[in-house]
Amino acid sequence: MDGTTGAVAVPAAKDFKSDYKPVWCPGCGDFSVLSSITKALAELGRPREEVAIISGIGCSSRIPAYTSVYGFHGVHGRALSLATGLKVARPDLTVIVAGGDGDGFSIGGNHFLHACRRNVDMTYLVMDNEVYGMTKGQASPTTAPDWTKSKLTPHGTGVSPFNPLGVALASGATFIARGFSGDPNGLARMILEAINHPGFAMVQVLSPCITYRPEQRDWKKMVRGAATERTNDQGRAARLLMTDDGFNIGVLYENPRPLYQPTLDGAAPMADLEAAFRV
Ligand SMILES: Cc1ncc(C[n+]2csc(CCOP(=O)(O)OP(=O)(O)O)c2C)c(N)n1
Repeated sequence: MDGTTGAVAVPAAKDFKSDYKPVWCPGCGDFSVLSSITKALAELGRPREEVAIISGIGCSSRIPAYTSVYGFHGVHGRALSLATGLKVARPDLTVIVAGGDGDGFSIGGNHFLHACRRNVDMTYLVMDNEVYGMTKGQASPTTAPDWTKSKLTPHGTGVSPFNPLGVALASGATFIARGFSGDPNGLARMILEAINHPGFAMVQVLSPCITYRPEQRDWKKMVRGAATERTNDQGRAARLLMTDDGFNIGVLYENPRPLYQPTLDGAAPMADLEAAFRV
């Protein structure tokens, strides 16, 4: 509360950072993503206690600890399930999920499909560095098949990489965007748009891991604004997402549809359910 006018002060971006200093490697893209999140939250203008950031496990999943909003640093691959439960129970909160490509598309892959399909109103930020950073550099689902730098896959993985945004589209996500950590202001605007989108918003953030993928420093030369305007046509979006090289940046698809927001009205009492399913 502002002592002179009685107005409630809207937190600034710095107020959304916690006192914990990130333990990320110097040069990690996740520093910028954190700044973009806090900028977006300042623009959103909601008090800190009305926002929650949920994560799984990984370097990128440490984000909740570095913010001052409510947070839950959960278990590997289960961030979307936790967030779904939270949003369904507390639809008044702004719910953001943050994590890595390993957390979201490998161990959490099944939850990703169903979160897109359910269309619960939340924002999913995946910091994609095409590697498992926290466990020291193994191939992830988005790693190119010919990447040979991990001792576990010295001849490359040889398998087709996961297409996060193509899968999100096919599974029913209603907002699909790709951002880049090297463009923190553009990313902040994109995150704000994703938060304001009514439904499941999927944002793939290219966020270099310069420790295990030093060649990703070149991403800043490779990203470009998407040549086409965003579309609400699933067929056009599919064509774009199945043919692009992964470096087109922007909101690529937006097409709202009804939200999954069940209520307890008419739900059977727990005792009745237990009786019905007793073996
Ligand atoms: C059930 C379980 N399996 C495996 C692990 C080990 N583990 C921790 S983080 C991680 C992968 C992290 O990679 P990613 O999600 O891409 O995040 P990054 O560290 O690159 O940000 C793995 C496999 C774990 N913590 N729990």
